[in-house]
Formats: sequence, C-alpha cells, structure tokens
Amino acid sequence: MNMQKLLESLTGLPQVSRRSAEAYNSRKGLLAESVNLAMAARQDLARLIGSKTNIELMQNNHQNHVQFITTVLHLNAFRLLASVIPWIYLTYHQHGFSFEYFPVALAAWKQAVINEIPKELAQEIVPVYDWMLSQHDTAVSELSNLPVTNDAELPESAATFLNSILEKDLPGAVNLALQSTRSEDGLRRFYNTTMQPAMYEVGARWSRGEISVADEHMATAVAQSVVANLQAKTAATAGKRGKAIITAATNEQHDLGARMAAHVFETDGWEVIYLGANMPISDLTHLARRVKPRFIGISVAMPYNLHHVKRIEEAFKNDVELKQIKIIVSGIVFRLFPEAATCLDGINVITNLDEAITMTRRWAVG
Ligand code: B12
Repeated sequence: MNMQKLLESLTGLPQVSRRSAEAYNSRKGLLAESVNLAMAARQDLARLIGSKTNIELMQNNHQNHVQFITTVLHLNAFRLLASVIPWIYLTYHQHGFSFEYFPVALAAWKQAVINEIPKELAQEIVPVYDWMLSQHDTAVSELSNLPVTNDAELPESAATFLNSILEKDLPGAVNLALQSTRSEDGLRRFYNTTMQPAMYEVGARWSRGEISVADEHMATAVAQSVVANLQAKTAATAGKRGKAIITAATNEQHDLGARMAAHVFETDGWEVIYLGANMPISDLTHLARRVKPRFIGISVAMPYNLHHVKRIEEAFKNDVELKQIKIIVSGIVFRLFPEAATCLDGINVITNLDEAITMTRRWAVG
C-alpha cells in the first residue's frame, strides 16, 4: 500500500541526462567524503547512528549510496530507487541507526551535490534528493510491509546445510551435497533449494544483526569450498554445446551464484570459462573477442551494479564482432527487487537455473 504511494509519488520526477549522471559518477569519491565529513561534525552523530562504533558502517553506507544513485541516474531507475529505499532503511535500522539519520544524511548529500557539481547539471539531480527527503515518512511506514524471513520457512535440507556452514563443518556440508546430487537434476535442485535458501538466510541473519560479518564470511567460504568439491567430483561433459563465459558483473563481489551457474552449465555440456567476481568491461570484451562464446552469463546482486550490466550489453551490441553473442543476466537483485529487470530493457533476465538451461540450449552449436 505504502509502496504504491511511493511509486505514485514518482510522477513528475524529471529524467536525468547522461551528462548529469556522468558528472555525479565522476565525483563519487568527493561527494561521499563530503557527506562523511558533514556527518562526523555533528554533535548528535552517536544518537543518529546508534553508537560511535557504527561510523565505519555509516561510511560504508555512504559508499553504497553514491554507487546506487549513480545507477539510478544512469538508468533513470526511479521505480527501482523507490523499491530499494525501504530495504536500506530496514537494514541500517536493524543495525542501530535511528530513522532520523536518513533525512539528515540525505540533506547532506543534497548539499554536497549543490557544492560539487556544476549548477546546470546539479539541478537535474537535486529533485531526486528532494523526492527522497519528501518520502521519508512513507518509506518508514513501508517497513512493516517488507517480507520477514525466518528459519521455519527454510526447507529441511537448507536448514541442515545452514547449520553445517555456520559451524564450519565442511565434511558435513560436502556429504549432504554429494547425497543430494546423485540424480541427474540433483545438482540444480541442490543449488536452487538447499544452498541458495541457506545463503539467503545467512544474509537475513546478518542484516538482522544476529550473526557477525565474520560469521557470514566464514559460512560463505565453506559454501564456496562445497561448490569446488562438487565440481571436482562431477565429471564435466566435453563442451559439445559450445563455449560460454560466466562472470559476475563489474564491481560485483558476490560470485557464488555465478559459480553455481558455471558448474550447472558445465554439466549441461558447455565449455565454460568462469571469471568470478568484479569483471572489468574492457577485459571481458577482449576475452569475448578471443574466445567467441555462444553466450555470456552475468550475475548481479547489488542494485548499484545494474548500470554496469547495461554498459556491458551496450559494448557488445555496438561491436560488429560481438553483437551476435547472447547475454543472459541473473542474480539476487532480481529476486529482491522485481523492478530491477525493467531497468535492463532488451536484456534476457532469467530467474533460475532451470530457465537458464532451457534458454541457452537453443543457442548451442549445431
Ligand atoms: C555472501 C554474501 C556476501 C559476500 C560475497 C562473497 C562471494 N564471494 O560471493 C561479501 C562479503 C563479499 C558481500 C558483500 C556485500 N554484500 Co552481501 N551477501 C552475501 C549473502 C549472505 C549470500 C550471497 C550468496 O552467495 N547467495 C547465494 C547465491 C547462490 O544466490 P544467487 O546469487 O541468487 O544465485 C542463484 C540464482 O540467482 C542464480 N544465479 C545467480 N547468478 C547467476 C548467473 C547466471 C548466468 C545464471 C544463469 C544464474 C545465476 O543461480 C544461483 C543458484 O540458484 C547475501 C544474502 C542473499 N540474500 O543472497 C548478502 C547480500 C546479497 N549482500 C548484501 C549487501 C548489502 C552487501 C554489501 C553492500 C555489504 C557491505 N559491505 O556494505 C557488500 C557489497 C559488495 C559488492 N560490491 O558486491 C545484501 C544485498 C541487498 C541488496 N541487494 O540491496 C544481501 C542480500 C544481504 C542482506 N540481506 O541484506 N556479501
């Protein structure tokens, strides 16, 4: 209901030109630093962010903010902005930030834009900040409508797997994986219905402040090892379908989903070149020119990396040698925020591994 109100309030927000978006992008560091300084100078900082020990988390949020707004401005993705804001409020509120922090910080961002960006370009961006400031109360009241996750919803295998990875029990986690992946479609099922929900729960517990960043890193490291173990044990077919490149988007640190996808494509007969996290665009195009894959699969988790996906697509579309290569995109961001797919007009956004297999088989050699 409140989300509807938030979305409706976007009417009339003017489109931002590429020049203004670039001006914001090129001053990212300066803007974030200026907001960090403005916030640090406040007497009431501890009250706003819950405790002085949250300063690093606040600066981290500013880093994320400037990247996300860069994406919003580049793609004019205002509906995405509206759907992400309540999540941001919730995450930082769960870590002790008061709701009052948000309008204070947004006012500092607006001031930084006015101070640092030439006037004729800044005036296209200021309305976006004015809109966020004006929607503060609606965003706060939307929090109660956000879906809550809890253990009870986890499938049994996912709950067992979750315990293993949080306990750093690699043999237990690998055993469960091996038992679950005996049948032909077992691997996909295991990734979709055991590992993925378990990892989502790791994220939910982290965002509720129930486990630490260290716990989350450790659990992820165990999960990565499980995939590596499975890959070593399942013999890949000969790559008869052709070559595929699987990668996380530029700036994207989440690469577990891409790694699972790479493994599933391998077992489906593709020769996969897996590139992992944070792939620079120029290196990707260079590699694609050399390897000539049938398709590229890109994983994206953070809303602020969506414009990098768009840039990759544009680089391929505008290159005579690369334009016939298909692109598919998937990842957490599309599950959390359905609006994310609408920002990537013309790109194949898929929601799960089964759909990916069906779609890519059509592009196989022969
Ligand atoms: C582990 C983790 C990390 C690790 C990642 C390590 C790694 N090597 O991957 C680290 C510590 C680096 C990290 C960092 C951050 N994270 Co994090 N992270 C997670 C966590 C807990 C698990 C991610 C994961 O592995 N999921 C499991 C995989 C299997 O799921 P998946 O990617 O969706 O993949 C499945 C499908 O989508 C599909 N798929 C995925 N990619 C592809 C690609 C192709 C081609 C195909 C066909 C299919 C496919 O197949 C997979 C299997 O079903 C999530 C929680 C969550 N909900 O996922 C948070 C989460 C994604 N992180 C979050 C945040 C906020 C961050 C940080 C901003 C934190 C910070 N520092 O401030 C940074 C951002 C870093 C960056 N620039 O990218 C938020 C994101 C919220 C949002 N989208 O706005 C989440 C949701 C946590 C939360 N509940 O708030 N994170």
